[in-house]
Amino acid sequence: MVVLYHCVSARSFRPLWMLEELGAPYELRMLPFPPRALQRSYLEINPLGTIPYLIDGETRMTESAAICQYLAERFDPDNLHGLAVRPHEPGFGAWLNGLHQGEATLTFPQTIVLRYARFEPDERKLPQAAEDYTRWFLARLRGIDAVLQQQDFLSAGRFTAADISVGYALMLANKLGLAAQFPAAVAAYWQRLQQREAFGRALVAQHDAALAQGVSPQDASVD
Ligand SMILES: N[C@@H](CCC(=O)N[C@@H](CS)C(=O)NCC(=O)O)C(=O)O
Repeated sequence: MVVLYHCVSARSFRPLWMLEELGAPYELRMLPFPPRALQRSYLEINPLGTIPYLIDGETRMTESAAICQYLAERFDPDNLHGLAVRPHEPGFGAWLNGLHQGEATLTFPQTIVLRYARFEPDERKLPQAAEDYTRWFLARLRGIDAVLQQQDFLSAGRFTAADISVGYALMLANKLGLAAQFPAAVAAYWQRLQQREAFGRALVAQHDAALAQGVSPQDASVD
């Protein structure tokens, strides 16, 4: 069975949501955040100390968007759930773009905000960096806003793993208090994504697993 190392509402939420969409069997191993500091033994499993960490047989993966792509192929090779977009489909490029944009363009700037507004001790906080990268993130929403003014999802006219990747970035932004500044089409999209049953199941799964494994169900990175 696939094993997913996860911290509450961290980027590992992407593969968790994906597993729930696929209805695939998995074992969720919860860690306190940040595991590098609070569970040093985790470094023996994943030397990076980051989450997600996926184990599937001999396979080991640390990139949340790549894991979503992997899970689609691994558990749904015929793409019955439609979470992948195939190269012969017109939406293939948009799908890959969304899958990567969710992490590289829309999540990374928020980690700078988190670090310099919240995690660092007061003497190392950088309010200017946090403010600049908040603005940077909000400006980068223009790209998906333009797409979402024309269609409900990012690619191929259906919900896919690209929406999970970008959806997690919006989930993090929401936790940072930025949802009120989402452009209208992005705000409506974020509401749509939260209506998905698998999204709700993933929230319940992480909450229940955290309680069962003695980890706080609060999101330690932002709450
Ligand atoms: N690009 C990677 C980033 C993984 C990552 O940095 N995860 C964060 C949590 S969201 C982490 O583990 N932070 C703890 C640390 O850096 O020690 C991905 O998309 O999965």
